[in-house]
Amino acid sequence: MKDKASNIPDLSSLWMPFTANRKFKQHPRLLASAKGMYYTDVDGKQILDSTSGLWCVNAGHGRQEIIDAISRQTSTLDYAPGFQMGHPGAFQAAAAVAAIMPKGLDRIFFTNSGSESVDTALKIALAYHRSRGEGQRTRFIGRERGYHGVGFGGISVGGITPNRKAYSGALLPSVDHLSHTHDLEHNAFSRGQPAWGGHLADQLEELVNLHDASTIAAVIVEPMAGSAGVLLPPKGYLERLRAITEKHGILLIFDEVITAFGRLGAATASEFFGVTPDLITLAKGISNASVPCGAVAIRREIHDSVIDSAADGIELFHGYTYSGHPLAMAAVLATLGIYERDKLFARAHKLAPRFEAAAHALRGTRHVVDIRNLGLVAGIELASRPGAPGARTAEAFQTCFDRGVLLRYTGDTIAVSPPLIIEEDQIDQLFGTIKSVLEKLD
Ligand code: PXG
Repeated sequence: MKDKASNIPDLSSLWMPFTANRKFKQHPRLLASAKGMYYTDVDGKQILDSTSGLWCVNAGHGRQEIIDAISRQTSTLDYAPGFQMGHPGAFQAAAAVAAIMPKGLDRIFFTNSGSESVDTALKIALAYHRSRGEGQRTRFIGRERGYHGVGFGGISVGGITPNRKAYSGALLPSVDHLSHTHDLEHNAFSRGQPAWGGHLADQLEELVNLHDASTIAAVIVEPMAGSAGVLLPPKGYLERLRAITEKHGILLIFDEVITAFGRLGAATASEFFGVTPDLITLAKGISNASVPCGAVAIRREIHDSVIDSAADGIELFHGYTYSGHPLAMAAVLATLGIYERDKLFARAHKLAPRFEAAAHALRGTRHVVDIRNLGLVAGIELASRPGAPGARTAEAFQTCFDRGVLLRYTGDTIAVSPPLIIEEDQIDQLFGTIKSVLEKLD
């Protein structure tokens, strides 16, 4: 093994995102390369990627077809303006994304990230209502514990307190929130969707009563909340949200930044749950994270209303320098090609019962108070260490990393969401490592 210190550059200039900077810089974890299911760190240690990076490398690392597509693209057309100009790849990628969205959502707007997709979807909702003479519909309804990225729109409709606190005086003005659906008393150790809690969607009727439907533009929720600790929709919940929004002419936005592209064993959570929203936000797995990319899939009538009602000229005053970037578009096309050729969504679906069984085998393990799962996602909630919430998961994360397994954690919940190519023995390694680490944790 090489001298450890020599593999680590000066760390001081970089202000790291969502990181305990001081602690990290004392004990850095630096990754050097990745292939398939594994990272290799700067010391040459192999680490099983149980989190698909940050829920994004759904087809596994270092896919040759994606590498080839990106390198071909960069040597042919490195960049093309997307405003009043185009290039074929953007139109092809939009058609390829539209082809796997729920029926009717076949208009695609490209962004570079999930946060941008959320802001884009919120703006399109406003533009749509305005285009129909309902410009007074400006209110958004989000949900407690929702994560919709870090733009001002996203943190306003989001419900993760620390993400809002420092900016609380500058959030969007007209926002309200539904309660979250997490309930250990009724639903602990549910396999898949919990039975209790569908009625929580009826709160939306109360908010509609309070604010009046004529002021509400859209409801935005993650069909399955990932970042807040793998919170599943109770049975019937999403269906009720759909029925209530439809009844009142309110748009329903599903934030599928982590659920789309096979995570639940289908192209989208909308398809998996059989509930079709009006807009879907996408990112992450859309390009297998090889080039930053995001998108919004939009119901055709919404698109048509905005486009057709505008005066001559630009119809929607919104877009990014890198919307439809040629490298991202090449990556999207290659990624969707892999998903289709290797039938990775069906693979995830088939593997899900095995994954569920392995996750729930942790029941009875020290500290474990709940296990939640769906598709290739599992959340393992631990009892808080008295006076130190989140300390156990932080220690479990570090020890598992030292033993060659990468996890995510949020609060007292460990989250795993492996690439859809994971093998059965790797599922055993993943949950086996978690079990042995938890058994020794104080
Ligand atoms: N919406 C949802 C539902 C997300 O999960 C975003 C929007 C924002 O995407 P960008 O690309 O702007 O980061 C996300 C991002 C985690 C974790 O471990 C989750 C995300 C990002 C980083 C870590 O839970 N989700």
